[in-house]
Amino acid sequence: MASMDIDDTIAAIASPAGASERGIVRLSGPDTVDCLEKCFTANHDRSLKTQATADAMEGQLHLAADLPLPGRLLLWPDNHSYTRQPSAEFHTTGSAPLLQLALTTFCESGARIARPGEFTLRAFLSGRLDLTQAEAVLAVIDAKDQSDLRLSLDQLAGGLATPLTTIRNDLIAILAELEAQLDFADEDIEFISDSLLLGKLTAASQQLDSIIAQISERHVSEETFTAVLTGLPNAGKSSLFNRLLGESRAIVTNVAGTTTDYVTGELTRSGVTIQLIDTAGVEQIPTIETGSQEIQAFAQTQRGERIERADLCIHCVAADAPIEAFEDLLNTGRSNNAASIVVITQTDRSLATHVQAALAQIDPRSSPVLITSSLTSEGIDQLQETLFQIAIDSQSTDSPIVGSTLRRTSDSLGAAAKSVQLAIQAALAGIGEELVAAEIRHALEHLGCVVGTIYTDDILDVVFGQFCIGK
Ligand SMILES: Nc1nc2c(ncn2[C@@H]2O[C@H](COP(=O)(O)OP(=O)(O)OP(=O)(O)O)[C@@H](O)[C@H]2O)c(=O)[nH]1
Ligand SMILES: [Mg+2]
Repeated sequence: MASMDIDDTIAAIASPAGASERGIVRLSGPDTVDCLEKCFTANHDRSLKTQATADAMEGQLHLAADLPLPGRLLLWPDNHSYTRQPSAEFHTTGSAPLLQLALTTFCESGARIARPGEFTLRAFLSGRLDLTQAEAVLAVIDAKDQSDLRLSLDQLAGGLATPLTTIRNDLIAILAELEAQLDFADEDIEFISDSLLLGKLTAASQQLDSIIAQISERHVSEETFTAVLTGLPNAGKSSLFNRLLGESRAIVTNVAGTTTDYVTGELTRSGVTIQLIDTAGVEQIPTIETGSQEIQAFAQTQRGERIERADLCIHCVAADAPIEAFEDLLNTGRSNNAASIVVITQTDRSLATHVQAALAQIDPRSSPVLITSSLTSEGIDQLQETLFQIAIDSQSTDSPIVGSTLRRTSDSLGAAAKSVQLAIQAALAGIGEELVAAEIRHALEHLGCVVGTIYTDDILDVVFGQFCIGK
């Protein structure tokens, strides 16, 4: 981000690229009304300068060649806007060339084209959004699917902001009292007693620790969600594993008992990682085809261990599996507490009627049933979707924060907690209120990196550089 300039007036097309019914051009900055006065006439014909509060009005934008473009203007003449600056949105038909002309018109009337993320940056700088929320705006814009969107919206709705702001305000209050005490040092007035100071610092430290613990819990569950593919030999587990990962990792043959050692791979989407494990087929009777009984026995033990530790069992059943096998399969591997889903594989072959009948007996609320074919890719996307949904649902909802923010937030909060600890030590040692105050100031700086009052150019570059123009 080249500069933190917030005194000029910026403009950008804010609606998505491509033809749509409605297009929006957005403006923000101190000269918004002046700029509009030069190029927009409201149908009510009053000067926009007389507008004291937010309003919507129909009118004409006078494009460069004095072409009138009808549209609706939303105007926030004061600081009650997203950016807390005078702002406006011009809504008109969603034709890309017309929107481009409208943007040019605003620029010729005094605005400049906004850089990516600049509107959100202004909202952040004005204290409208904290950094976790600003990143959530980015994630919402970027969300590729429902699960992404839900996580981002959770974060946007408040996330860490409220508890952290409380801690910050408490620390500011302590700092104010300490500083008053320092200012009046000669007069021997006590603004805050040593025991009260220690009590308040300890409370802040405990609250910070509990937030850090929440975040790291979330971190762990992200890294360790495991889903194990299980089912009879030749059910198509390895084929499904390869298809989900998008590469040929596990060996696939028509020999029953091909997989012996378990094989792992990772599926990752927006900070959520699923460890996928392909295991040996469930052996009722050892297959002669794969030789050594010892290998078979060992493969079965490993399979059992993987299922034992799994967060999710994916029970694979071939569409043409024999009835006994199907019944047996649904009774095995269900002893652990893991969630389970049933995947009917190889559905490019016809679905046997007994399989259909057996499926009807499964309660989809306890085990959703999905239909797939690794050959034609039927149902693979839905299966991916279901896996991520279950992984996300299994994560603690107390810790709503998107993956990209996690590490930086943890680092800043860790540093803040350390400074509060040092402040406590300084207070206990009685080595001077100046040192206690200095550590509290450090803690506030670190907290500010997360809740948005203090910021460094580096962080802002990383966060706001990724936004779309117009956001
Ligand atoms: N037509 C069709 N054949 C499939 C499909 N999936 C797997 N197969 C075939 O079924 C056979 C067994 O597939 P695998 O993926 O090795 O089955 P597995 O469950 O891993 O078998 P084991 O490792 O022996 O337990 C192979 O010949 C595959 O080509 C599918 O979706 N459609
Ligand atoms: Mg296999």
